[in-house]
Amino acid sequence: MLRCLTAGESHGKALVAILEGIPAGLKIDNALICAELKRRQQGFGRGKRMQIEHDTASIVSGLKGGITLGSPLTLIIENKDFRIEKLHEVMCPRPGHADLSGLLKYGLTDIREVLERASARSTAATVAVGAVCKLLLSEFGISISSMSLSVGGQDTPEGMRERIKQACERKDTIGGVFEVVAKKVPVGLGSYVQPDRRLDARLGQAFMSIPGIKAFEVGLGFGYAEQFGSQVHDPIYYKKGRGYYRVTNNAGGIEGGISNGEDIVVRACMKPICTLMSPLDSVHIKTRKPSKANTERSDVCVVEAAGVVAEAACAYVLADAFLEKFGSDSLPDIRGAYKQYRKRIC
Ligand code: EPS
Repeated sequence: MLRCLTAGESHGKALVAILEGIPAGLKIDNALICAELKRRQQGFGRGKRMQIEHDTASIVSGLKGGITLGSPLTLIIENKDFRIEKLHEVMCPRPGHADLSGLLKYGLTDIREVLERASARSTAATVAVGAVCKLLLSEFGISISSMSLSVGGQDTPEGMRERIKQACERKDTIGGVFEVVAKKVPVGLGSYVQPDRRLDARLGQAFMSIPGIKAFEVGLGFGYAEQFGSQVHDPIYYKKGRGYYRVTNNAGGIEGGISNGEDIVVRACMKPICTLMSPLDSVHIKTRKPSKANTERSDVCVVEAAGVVAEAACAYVLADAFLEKFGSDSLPDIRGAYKQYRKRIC
């Protein structure tokens, strides 16, 4: 239902996203998109770039009077730090980054040409697109939030902060785990009929596409491996007016690739950023001699921000599946279909 392409380099003129498939009749609150972009820039451990940029999005197509037309939306986020032509060459690839494999794959001679697009700066475009999807979902009471669960193995706010400070002192970086929760998602999004229609598979694809994400789990996730079936599956109850419900949610709101009406709960692991101020061993790509990896301005910890980006990824997947279920052209038509469906399942 939804199609999206993004473009833009970290220090290019702008990031651009074209989003097609948002139905006609949705009011776009630009302040909300900008608030989401601001959230992405926050969190303890962010680098100096975040003090330069004050991300905002302008929408240059698909809108009239702030209401969607059903035609493609084009979102533009300008880079204040626009200096791609003046940046120095990069010769020593960072372990963990796209630097080396990107260089070899595209036959380039300057790692700069890889890292400009591989940069997580592109996640600003993801967040802007996700904010539009959140606006659509909120018309139906669906909300999405995230929180950091741990950083460097510490799960209290103080412990997490401490680990980020330690990383700073060591000239190092640190990763962690975050959780995304989507509330009031109706039963029936996604399907078991084809592998690529499964909602969990689609969320996995979306989460794993965020730079730096190395693991993804749904509900109890790896915890399923430790207990008996009777201990982990969520018993089914029914109440007139409320419909079917559960009192536990180990499934994370998805059974058989379909949302089951409970909260969608997913988690992911963000690896430590690979630009290290105390760099690891690498090889100079021209001389092929041992060298230390490239260092440049970066973040120390982005777990909090990755959660915000993952909310956007989740919003995109849920909006796509929602439109698939309830129609995709006109918001009033979708409202009608949604109301009728709710009546049937209760
Ligand atoms: C980022 C912008 C980048 C990095 C970071 C994320 O800006 P700059 O490279 O100018 O400092 O801070 O990107 C990475 C960590 C990376 O590995 O590419 C942003 O806007 O989130």
